[in-house]
Amino acid sequence: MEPLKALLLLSGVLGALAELCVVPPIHSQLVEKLGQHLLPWMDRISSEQLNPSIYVGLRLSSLQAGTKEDLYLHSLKLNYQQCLLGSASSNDNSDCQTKFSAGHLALYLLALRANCEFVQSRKGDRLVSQLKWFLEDEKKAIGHNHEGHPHSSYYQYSLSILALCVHQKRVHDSVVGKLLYAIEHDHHVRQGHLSVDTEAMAGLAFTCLERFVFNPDLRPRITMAIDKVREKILKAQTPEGNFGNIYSTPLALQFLMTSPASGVELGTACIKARASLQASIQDGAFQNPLMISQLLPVLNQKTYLDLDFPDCQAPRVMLVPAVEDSSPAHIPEVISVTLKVSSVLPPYKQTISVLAGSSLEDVLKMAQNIGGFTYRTQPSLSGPYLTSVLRKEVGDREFWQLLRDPDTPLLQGIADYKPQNGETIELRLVSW
Ligand code: B12
Repeated sequence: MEPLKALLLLSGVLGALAELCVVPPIHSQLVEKLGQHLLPWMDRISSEQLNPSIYVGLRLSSLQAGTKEDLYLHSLKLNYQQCLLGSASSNDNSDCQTKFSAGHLALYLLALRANCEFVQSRKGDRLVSQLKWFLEDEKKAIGHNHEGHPHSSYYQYSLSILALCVHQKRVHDSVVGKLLYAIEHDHHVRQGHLSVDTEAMAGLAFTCLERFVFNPDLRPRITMAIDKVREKILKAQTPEGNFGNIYSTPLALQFLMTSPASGVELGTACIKARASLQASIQDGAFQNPLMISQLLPVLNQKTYLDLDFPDCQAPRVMLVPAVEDSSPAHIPEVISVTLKVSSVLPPYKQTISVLAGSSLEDVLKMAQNIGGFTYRTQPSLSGPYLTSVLRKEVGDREFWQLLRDPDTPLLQGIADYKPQNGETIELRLVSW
């Protein structure tokens, strides 16, 4: 090749790269530390604590957990298949439905693909049928005129489409149509805020559908929806570099990384987001296993879309458990946290003393022990989810929001958030 031609070609390639969303690697020790956080969670194999997202995140990362990882997949299979088999004999899958939501089944399907397995056999078919049935049901809940809402969320709706798509299972056009409409008309926006996580998950589902082109007639609409999602996510970038907040940035990056070259703006936005992620990882913001599982693929330049044809032979570094910190314990300091609930009558306000470093859940437990306060939680893949406060249960499309007084919603759940001395935490019943 002539030197000038080669130079032009090279500058063209570099130019295109600058327009792509590339997340340059971060220090491998930081990545390993994140992976180490997952190891203790992989010992929890009771059906309530199993988390298929952890398996998916690890398989798409640069790390591996050896036999622990194999055992974990085995436990996932036992639990999910037992559930399906149980329902086959009793001809009633209500047990299964309370144990695993459609979103869990979708994540389980992703976990199988992460191990390069396609759903096969009668049990596999039941799983696929169940997910398709769930989407049909959600479609009905949204309604002909798109006036309703899915029973779960557009996040789980998108996740289910994505899972079926990476297994190359066709999703009915009318099901895809509901998600397209929601994205085109911002129907999943909650409390006036764009949920970047939901946009990103929908964007990933659309990108998968676009790749497999199940129905060429839908293609132009899908392509436009992908562009719209990208535009909205880029607009949601904060001055620090996060898309939405720090915890929606991993999924947002997964989606943006699947985008074809679309301008210098995209490339620089991703570099900025990566810088923010690195700083937050260093600050210890990523402790929650679900959040780590959504982040690890990004740090390995992978996305959930790589599950369409995953590389199961890719070399990965073996994780070793972290060494326990043996530095002498500090004298425990006592802090005061005020707990406030205005959504009940009479309103509740109480200052609680706990040890420094306690979680919000510890504060709630202490308040309950003292008396005059009660709460209940439900396990979820993100940890304990607050469902009831002072005997007030959440209604349809309501949730107990966690806020730092006066009005700042917390970015972490009750098990992860550690209040500071003198802080006031409000629990507020709101609609979403
Ligand atoms: C949908 C959603 C909601 C819905 C859930 C209701 C519903 N019917 O779907 C609503 C709007 C109510 C909600 C509330 C909250 N959410 Co939310 N939510 C999500 C979202 C977009 C999808 C969750 C999902 O369906 N996962 C898939 C299914 C298969 O998994 P699952 O475990 O069965 O899902 C359940 C739990 O995720 C639970 N849930 C939802 N949010 C949260 C947050 C926490 C901390 C916990 C423990 C559970 C939980 O609701 C889901 C449905 O039952 C995620 C995004 C993400 N990246 O994961 C954020 C996300 C998990 N939520 C988040 C947060 C911070 C919250 C709140 C704490 C906000 C607040 N300040 O009050 C509250 C929870 C408070 C409480 N009562 O404990 C963060 C968590 C970050 C972290 N560090 O872990 C995320 C990642 C969003 C973000 N980028 O900030 N959420």
